[in-house]
Amino acid sequence: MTNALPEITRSDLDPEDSIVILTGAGISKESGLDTFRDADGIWKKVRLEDVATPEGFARDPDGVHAFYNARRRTLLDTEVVPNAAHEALVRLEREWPGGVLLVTQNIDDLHERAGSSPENLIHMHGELFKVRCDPCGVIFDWRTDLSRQDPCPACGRPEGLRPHVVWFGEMPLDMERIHHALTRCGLFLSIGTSGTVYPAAGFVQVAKLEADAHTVELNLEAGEGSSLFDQHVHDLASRAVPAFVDMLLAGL
Ligand code: BJW
Repeated sequence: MTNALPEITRSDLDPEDSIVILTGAGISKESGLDTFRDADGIWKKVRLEDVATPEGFARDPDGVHAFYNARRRTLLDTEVVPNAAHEALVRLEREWPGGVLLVTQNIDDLHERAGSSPENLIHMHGELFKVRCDPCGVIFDWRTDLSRQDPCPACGRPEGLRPHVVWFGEMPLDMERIHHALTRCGLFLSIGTSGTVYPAAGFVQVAKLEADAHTVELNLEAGEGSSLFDQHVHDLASRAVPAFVDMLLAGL
């Protein structure tokens, strides 16, 4: 089913059921940020092995810093702002009685800027506006360019700072809390993600098999694991998400 008017097909979704939402790069596309795997995506311009693996960083730290510095500057561009999809999720979080956990694979801060509350938001792949010192483990807010020469503000060691993001082969963040929420939710929404990167791509199965949740894919097109979802809305996030949220809240 594509472009269908969104409606919850399962009749037993209770307002007290919790909702887990997974977002990916597609939700930020209409805010001016590139996705990874679309025709004009980031992985068409750079090799992920070079910029999104610990091995790539060890080989060429300056090149990896340049890649994340450029993305940090883009995110600071005044034209990059949250869109109607980010805003609709704020409404859902504020008004849904059963509670909402928002898990984003995105390292941008558009959910925060739209108004999502930090206590219900997990950046499972890290944050662009944070850096981490590998030797001492301290995490810092960081909005400017980062270079190899920058000493750690905590331990003073040079060459130890890196973007606080999760590269291939590294463990995503807050997995225990995410798993706990997935195994108890009544509704799982996957928004703007191609479903190619694990463990996020497996969340739909956890929600279905362990919580018997209703699962919905809201994406421009069918993602990798599309057949695993109960319901599909294939449209722009800025249209699909507000419409879906309106429908959920109208049923209260
Ligand atoms: C729109 C739209 C609009 C466009 N409206 N929609 C073999 C089999 C299975 C797994 C593995 C394997 N070999 C290795 C692995 C594990 C590996 C993995 O999954 N690899 C796959 C590639 C196969 N995963 C890992 O290594 C992860 N760690 C891990 O597994 O640890 C072990 C572990 C074990 C057990 C439990 C837990 C952990 C780490 C993955 C780290 C990913 N990091 C990146 C970079 C982060 C920093 C950065 O941003 O630079 O994260 S890669 C990149 O992909 C980024 C994204 O978060 C992630 C997902 O991408 P996303 O968001 O889905 O974007 P796209 O572009 O793929 O899709 C966008 C979608 O939007 C498209 O479908 C469009 O159609 C749609 N769209 N415009 C709505 N306007």
